[in-house]
Amino acid sequence: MEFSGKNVLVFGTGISGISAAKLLLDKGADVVLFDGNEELDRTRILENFDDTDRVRLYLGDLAKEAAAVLDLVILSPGIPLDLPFVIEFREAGIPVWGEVELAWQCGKGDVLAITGTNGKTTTTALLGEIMEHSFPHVKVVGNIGIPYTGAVEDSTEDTVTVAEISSFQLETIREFHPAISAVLNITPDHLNRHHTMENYTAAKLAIAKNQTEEDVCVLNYEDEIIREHADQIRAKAVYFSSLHRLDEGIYLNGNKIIYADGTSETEVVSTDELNILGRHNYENAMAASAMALSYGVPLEKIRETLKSFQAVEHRIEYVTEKRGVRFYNDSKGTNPDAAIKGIQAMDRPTCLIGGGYDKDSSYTEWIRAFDGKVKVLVLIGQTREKIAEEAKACGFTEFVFADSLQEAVDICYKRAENGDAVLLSPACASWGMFPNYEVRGKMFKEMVNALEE
Ligand code: UMA
Repeated sequence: MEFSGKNVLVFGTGISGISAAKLLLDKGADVVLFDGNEELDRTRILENFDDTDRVRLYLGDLAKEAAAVLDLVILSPGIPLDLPFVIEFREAGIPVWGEVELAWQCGKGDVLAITGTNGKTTTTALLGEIMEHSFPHVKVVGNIGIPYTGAVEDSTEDTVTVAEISSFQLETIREFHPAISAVLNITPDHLNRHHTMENYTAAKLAIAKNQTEEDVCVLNYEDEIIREHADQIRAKAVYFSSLHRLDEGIYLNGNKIIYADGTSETEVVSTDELNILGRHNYENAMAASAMALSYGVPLEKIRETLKSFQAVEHRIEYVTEKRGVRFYNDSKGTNPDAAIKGIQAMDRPTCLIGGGYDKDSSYTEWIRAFDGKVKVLVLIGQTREKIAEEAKACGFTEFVFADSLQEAVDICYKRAENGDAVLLSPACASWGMFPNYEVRGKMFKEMVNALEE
């Protein structure tokens, strides 16, 4: 699409909206920037732009005359598609794209895209490092916290873009077409936004909807939902498995990650040589390796990066030890399935901090995964009563409520003894108490570092 002279509405003034608006201005469009939060600071938003002549900013309400002359609407990932406002644009025949589609339309080079309920940030970061060691122009973008639209202006045919793409972002793609995609796993999450598991699954699988037989889609052999829907995918499927030997693909055999090409087998790496822990992380390593191999990266380069790669911030991240108590920040445990991985990785009695924003999740599986390790569960946020009810129903009564993260940290530090762990792994999004999980994790680390020995 030619953007010059077009009137484009950008919905949302978070990092995606600002980045999309900047790209559109550079392409010559006039931007109507809108955010539903009327309390935002206009001056701070407009400070993002060198020239505000072609930006009209609306907070709270969008003026009718601004909405009447639009050629295109770009949604930030957090905007639900069933907002009456969004439905009206669609009914009026105005194209509604997400920020990812805008980036795809303006970018050049190949895209390697990763989705899945859990593990996408680690896999994206790891694949990004592998690519950076193998190609001169690599961008790592998307849900990982770097808006994709911010990375397309200087892209060339030689650019390799590694993109973490969430289900929110996949709902609004049209032509987005990765050369290699990956679906790591699909377990219930974000059901308040997608309403049903069918919708959520469809959003995840949309990552491959524009792929052809020439492309590759890396899939988790052990994920039932993925296996059930694999026949919808036109791209060549390359599987990874942490439980089964595969004739073709990448699989875990004891402590070895093995690549099988149909005729021979090669060891990629031993899990003892990795700095990331747990079966879920071996799956992430296998997915990144399968994507890199499918893109032609030599095995030796992949092996070197796998050995040097360090865990991602906020994902079962070791913070410090105080009075013999080890502190772990798993703020990225934003849903029960991710938080299960967090508690499973603990090998000692644990004081656990959970709770936050309600995404209509069930916490029962998470509570069952405590496995006798949780000394106390300190609950914060909107979901604290709901989690407490489910804990009682599971026969777990060692929970207390705290009114702030600071209070939760203090309670855990009081209860923890030499040799114990304190783990922030909330099983919930941070919204309502924090702007995002990164801020929640950073604040946790600051509070922990400030504790007196
Ligand atoms: N807003 C409205 N109306 C609404 C909802 C939001 O006006 O109905 C406005 C808010 O007032 C706010 C703005 O939209 O000013 C926020 O937009 P956004 O929620 O899309 O957030 P961004 O800052 O643009 O960040 C987004 C992703 N956020 C979400 O998907 C919620 C970030 O993922 C992502 O890193 C970033 O784009 C860059 O691609 C975060 C996330 O939590 C980490 N993702 C979810 C997850 O990982 O589970 C999907």
